[in-house]
Amino acid sequence: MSPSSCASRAGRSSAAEAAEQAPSVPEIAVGRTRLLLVQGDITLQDADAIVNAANPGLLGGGGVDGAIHRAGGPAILEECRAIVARIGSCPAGQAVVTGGGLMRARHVIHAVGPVWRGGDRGEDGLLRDAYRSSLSLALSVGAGSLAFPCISTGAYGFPAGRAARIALEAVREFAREHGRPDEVRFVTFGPEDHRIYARLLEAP
Ligand code: AR6
Repeated sequence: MSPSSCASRAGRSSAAEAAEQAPSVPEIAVGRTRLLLVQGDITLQDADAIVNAANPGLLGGGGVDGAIHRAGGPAILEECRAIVARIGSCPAGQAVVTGGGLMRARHVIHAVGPVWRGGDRGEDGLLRDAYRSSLSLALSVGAGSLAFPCISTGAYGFPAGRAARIALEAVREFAREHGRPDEVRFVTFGPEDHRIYARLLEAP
């Protein structure tokens, strides 16, 4: 392949990447915090911190957890191992923080959401706690911008619409209370999650 065809390929792919990562609804302000909706891969986000949907063992897994460890490289797993040696495990509703390894984000906040067991086992409260714990950790490491995936809605089976309402309410409440962080992005992977968040964010 000639150098020029390489360059034009790189140009097309970064344009496609930029389009994929572009916010698709106007940003919403809650006090001093901007809320944005982005469809794409959270590992590519240019935010101070990204949130991982982790499990209590903290040593990686599938879904967004697998993607973050692949993109961030082995330094993240090393830090996770040190945390596990210190605290054992991280229960649902709580979160821990590591560096971002090779990704643009400086921090990864590993939040553990609840496994869906029908809805009457405290799942709503634990999901809300996972968002609030992540936001508190973001403030404690000085992250001004934070990107969330749809915690618990993949392997953990939490219904997507119910999870999105809890996520938005938890973030809005935290932003009203603290006036920070400056920016929160909801990063949806699939089109259905995107439609759900767009509807909720556009609602008056
Ligand atoms: N960027 C953004 N979102 C993603 C990405 C990505 N690269 N990949 C997947 N998603 P899941 P959970 C979305 O299963 O339900 C792991 O094995 C996905 O479409 O990653 O909290 C952990 O180790 C879905 O909307 O997390 C745990 O064992 C959302 O991320 C368990 O899964 C969450 O799906 C946690 O399950």
